[in-house]
Order: sequence, then structure tokens, then C-alpha cells
Amino acid sequence: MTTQNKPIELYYWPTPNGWKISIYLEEAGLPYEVKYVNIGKGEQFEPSFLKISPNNRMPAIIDPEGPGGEPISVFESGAILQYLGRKTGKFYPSDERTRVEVEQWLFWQVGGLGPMAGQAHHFRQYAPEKVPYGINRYTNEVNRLYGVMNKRLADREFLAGDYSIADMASIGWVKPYKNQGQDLEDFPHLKRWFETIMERPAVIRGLEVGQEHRRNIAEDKDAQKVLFDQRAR
Ligand SMILES: N[C@@H](CCC(=O)N[C@@H](CS)C(=O)NCC(=O)O)C(=O)O
Repeated sequence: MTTQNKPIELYYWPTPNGWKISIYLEEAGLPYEVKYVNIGKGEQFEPSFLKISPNNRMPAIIDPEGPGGEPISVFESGAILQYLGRKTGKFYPSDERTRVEVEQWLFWQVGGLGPMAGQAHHFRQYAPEKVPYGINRYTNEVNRLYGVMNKRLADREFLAGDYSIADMASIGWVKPYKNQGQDLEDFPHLKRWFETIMERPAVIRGLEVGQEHRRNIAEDKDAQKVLFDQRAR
């Protein structure tokens, strides 16, 4: 059992990428302290945050009790999940075959489902002009990815063996399926997976973290300027 005396600092905003880590920390029972990074107000550009997350994106963590008992910071949600999984031995199997299974689906989420669903949200909800090409392209791509998950889940309960960091990475990106133009009735195995995971008490708690800060970016022009007008600095 991992004993963690000092809480893990979670740099967070309540979005699908942030939820991955609040869910993990709740599932693993690790103590943590939430440091809100208001991405609609530009707090991701604070020099102190860029030091731990040079890509100006949350989530990130600082574990005061990292390797050798020294602090370590980690950015990129997939790397954070792997780090925490190795640290605790929970939800990230150490057997090589099952670990590879989990990693394939974790990277599938981080490199595929997340970015494509993000673009679907962008073109469907946030783009100031309705661009049919962008809407169709990303709505179709998310539809394809949901189909891949649905097939995968036809003969197994979770994406990769037991419930794992791969499922935790994906659940928050399926939660807003309506805003991605999808209908879970078209994907019965995915729907069953979604409903099973959404009932887990730790998932419910993880999704609740900072819920009071959630804003509709579609109605917030200042946040749109901060988030959608970025160039190299
Ligand atoms: N690949 C990153 C993506 C993280 C990400 O896109 N985070 C968004 C919120 S969901 C963010 O911090 N955006 C701030 C910005 O765009 O400046 C990860 O998986 O951690």
C-alpha cells in the first residue's frame, strides 16, 4: 500500500482532461490538493505554471513525495496516469502483456479520441462561423472512434482487461457525447461501459471536483479569445 503523507498538488480545471486525474486520485484514494488553473482567464500562462507544464495546458501534478522521496512534477494527462499507476500499483498492471493492452488504449485516447472530440466540440459549439466541413469531419471522426470502442467492448467489460487508467482517460470524453453529435443508442456496448463507469462512486466524486467553476465557453467571448487565439510566445 502506498502511504502518501503530503498531498499531491493537482493543477486542474473541470474539463475532460482534468477529470482523468481527479478520477484517478479518487479511485486510488490518494490525498490531493486542488490548485485551480482558470484556463478561461489565462492562468495557464503564469510563469510558475509554465515551469511545470511548458505546453500551457492542464492537468499537471506535483508529487511532493516523488522518486527518492523528492518532489517531481508531471504534465500530460497520459504521463500523469502512468506515473500514478506505477507509483501506487493501482489500475495499471505490471504484467507486460496487460500493461501493453492498457497503454495501447491510453495512447488511443490521448492521441485520438481526445483531440478529435475536442475539435468536434470546437466546430460544433465554439467556432464563430458554422463551418460545415469542420463540423462533418470531426463529428464523423468521433463517430468512427465510438464505433472502434463499441466493437472493442462487445466481448469485454473494460477497454483493456480490468478497469484501468485507459477507461479513466476515456470516460470524460464520452460524457459530453451529445455535444459531439453522437447518440449512445447507436453504440450499445459503449453505452453499457459508460453507464457502468459513471456509477462508480470515485468517478462521481472525481467529476464533481470544481464543478461550480464550469462555464459555457460558447457564451464567454473573453475565454474564447484566451483559448482560441494562441500563437507561439
Ligand atoms: N494533451 C494534453 C491536453 C490537455 C488540454 O488540452 N488541456 C486543456 C483543457 S481540456 C487546457 O489546459 N487548455 C488551456 C489552453 O488551451 O490554453 C493532456 O492530455 O494533458
